[in-house]
Amino acid sequence: MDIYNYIDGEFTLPISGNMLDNLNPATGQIIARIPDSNNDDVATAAEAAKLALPSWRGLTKGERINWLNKIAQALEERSEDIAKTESMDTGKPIALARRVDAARSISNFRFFAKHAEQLTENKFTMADATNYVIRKPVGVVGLITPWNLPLYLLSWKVAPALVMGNTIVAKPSEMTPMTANLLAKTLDDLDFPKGVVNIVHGLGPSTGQAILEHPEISAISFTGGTETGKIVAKTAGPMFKKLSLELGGKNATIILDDADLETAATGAAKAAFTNSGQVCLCGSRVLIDAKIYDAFVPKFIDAVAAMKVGNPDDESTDIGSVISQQHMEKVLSYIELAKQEGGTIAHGGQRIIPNHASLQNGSFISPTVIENLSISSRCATEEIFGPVVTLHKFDSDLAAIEMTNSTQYGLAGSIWTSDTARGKQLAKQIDSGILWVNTWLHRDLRTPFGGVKNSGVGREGGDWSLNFFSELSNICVKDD
Ligand code: TXE
Repeated sequence: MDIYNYIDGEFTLPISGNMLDNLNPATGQIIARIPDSNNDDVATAAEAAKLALPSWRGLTKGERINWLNKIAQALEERSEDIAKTESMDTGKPIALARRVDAARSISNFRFFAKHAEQLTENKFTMADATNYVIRKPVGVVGLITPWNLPLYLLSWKVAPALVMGNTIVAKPSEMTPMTANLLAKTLDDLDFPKGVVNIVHGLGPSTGQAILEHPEISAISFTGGTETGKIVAKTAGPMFKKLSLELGGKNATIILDDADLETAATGAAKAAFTNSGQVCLCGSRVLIDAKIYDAFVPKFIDAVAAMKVGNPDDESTDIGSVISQQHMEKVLSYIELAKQEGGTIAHGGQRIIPNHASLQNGSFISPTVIENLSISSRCATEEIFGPVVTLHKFDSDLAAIEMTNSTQYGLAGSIWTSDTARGKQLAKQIDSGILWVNTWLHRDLRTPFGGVKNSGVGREGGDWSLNFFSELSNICVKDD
């Protein structure tokens, strides 16, 4: 099927007419073609967004909230289609696409509809004057999203941007364009106001870069790799665009000596291998108190070994294909590097070709557990973003904190202990944006989401999203 840009309420081919192939990573088959858009397509989309801005921002907040709820309802009616499409486009198991991608895409719209309701304007009174803090939309905003959680992350940005009165130029990853197209079709079916949401497909350095550079686009919300995040900052920074950068991670899962080993092993395996380790929040390093290392590791490996790698269409599959052959090669090269760096493969370590005729060209990798690597090795400090985890011993809580904070990233992490006060105390000393104690990926959407160091700049979620997608003005009125 051909996927088109969605600009000014119309599905259009790119001005150049050039199209790109989109593959199903599990089969290696071409499943769609998408526009290879360029500056002209982005300029057309930005113009449409600019023209649509006065009427969209002119709606009341209540009217925009109604639209978000209508979109959520319409997405919910096609949630199975979203799940199946996302699974086909990313290679992830259908059960995961239902439980995480489709469900969260719907709840993102519902959440921000509800959260915006409680938004109040601030007022500060002085002896002889009153200050009224008012919110205005930023204007036309650029949303650039990655391939690991395509509609989940696009909707996470579209919903708050819309409810705060902005209009949008969005570019999904060229690797996973299909559910963004479902969103466009949903908006079209709802007769959503034309030009408010514009989706332009294409490659990062051409289409994405054009969004970064367009003078009418006043804010960029970006989720993706750290290296690309640097390009975003370098391009948009000097143009004084508002920036929200959600980048990579190298998160630690810390197993304290008083942890319940079964619970921690299951939790650490889930944190390491959900979505084949292709979530920025995944726990790719497991730090284990030396006193319980020998008791914990066999339980962890049992939990990993129980994970079924195979056909994403199979309800019982836990681990599907990674996003592409190229990414599979990158992940496998890190496994080879680990051996050169002195690591030993405790489980997995190889490509898997499921015995299913259609999956022979897929990019499946067994969940891989590597021991005996230094905490400062490349495999333990660089983001691999695949089903690979390294195990490390520590001999004190202080050492665990130092090892955790020793990478260039600072996004997330989890701590497993039977003493939650101890866990919380440890969490406070970790330089990351998000810490879980005795759980992982347990999300309250009102909380701030984002990281420090090479994991990004800014926070999204709850009020932080609403603040990012609005400009504040203070009006000070002298008393009569
Ligand atoms: O990110 P990219 P990808 C990390 C992870 C992964 C790496 C690459 O390490 O291996 O990033 O993943 C667009 N100007 N994470 O390829 O390349 C691109 O088209 C403007 C962590 O997804 O950064 C896509 O739409 N845009 C992350 C988006 O940026 C550009 C989740 C992300 O692409 C561009 C995913 C440019 N010059 C990957 N170049 C997380 N934190 O969740 C690319 N793009």
